[in-house]
Amino acid sequence: MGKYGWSLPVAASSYAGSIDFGIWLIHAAMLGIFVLWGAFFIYLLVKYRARPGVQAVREDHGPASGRMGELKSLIPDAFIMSFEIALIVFYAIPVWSRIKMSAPDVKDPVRLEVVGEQFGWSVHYAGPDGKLGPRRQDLVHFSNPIGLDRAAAESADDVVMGNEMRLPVDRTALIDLLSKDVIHSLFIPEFRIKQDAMPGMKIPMWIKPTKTGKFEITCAQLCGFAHSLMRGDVFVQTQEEFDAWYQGRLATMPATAKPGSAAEDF
Ligand SMILES: [Cu+2]
Repeated sequence: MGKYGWSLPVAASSYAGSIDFGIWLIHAAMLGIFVLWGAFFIYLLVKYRARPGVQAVREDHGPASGRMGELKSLIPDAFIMSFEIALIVFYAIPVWSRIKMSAPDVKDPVRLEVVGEQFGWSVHYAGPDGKLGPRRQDLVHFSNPIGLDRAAAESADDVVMGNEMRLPVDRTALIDLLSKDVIHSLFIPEFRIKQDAMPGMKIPMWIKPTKTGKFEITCAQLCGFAHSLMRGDVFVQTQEEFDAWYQGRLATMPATAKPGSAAEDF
């Protein structure tokens, strides 16, 4: 059965409910169509079964009634097609654009940057100043995988974690998603978010976690031999827990960045 069970994973973000409603609606509609169609099919099988003394008759309609018959047979198709078009126009597009086209305009968002690479995620927190410190490719090093320039003023309160994301509950997090090498995809099932990370692009995304707990980050884009190991944890905590964690981590951050030798361009 696995950790996610038979049904959908726990819904832990503000938009998870909208995504789930769409999934349930489509499944319910498909089930309804399957049952109705199956029942109709069985009815026809029984009604027109082969019996002694009964023979198939092909009725030859005139041209006009033939065309009417053909049109009538399209009624179920038209019904299903209108349902699907309505689903796309009135449900899927509005929900998708609410999630993907812009972030909610909140006063005090948590700002972070997630950088994918073969094979892990670096999570870079802007800290209370809300400003992400600059990254420099000549500073990329095993001890500084994103090349954060610790000398810059904006970096003073920045925290960088490997494969660990912490978010305060009920607060909007604005995330820039990047990749250092190939295409990855940040997938957090409980948040119902899956977003490709493209090398050379900064992709904005947002999450408002609504449940505390520990969830899984996986890479949803086959990105190399250790793709399946490209995992991390998300901890959704209360604001107090988050602040305590942040202060603790901040104390362990190096004051300066040593120059590295890697020359990844991102
Ligand atoms: Cu990956």
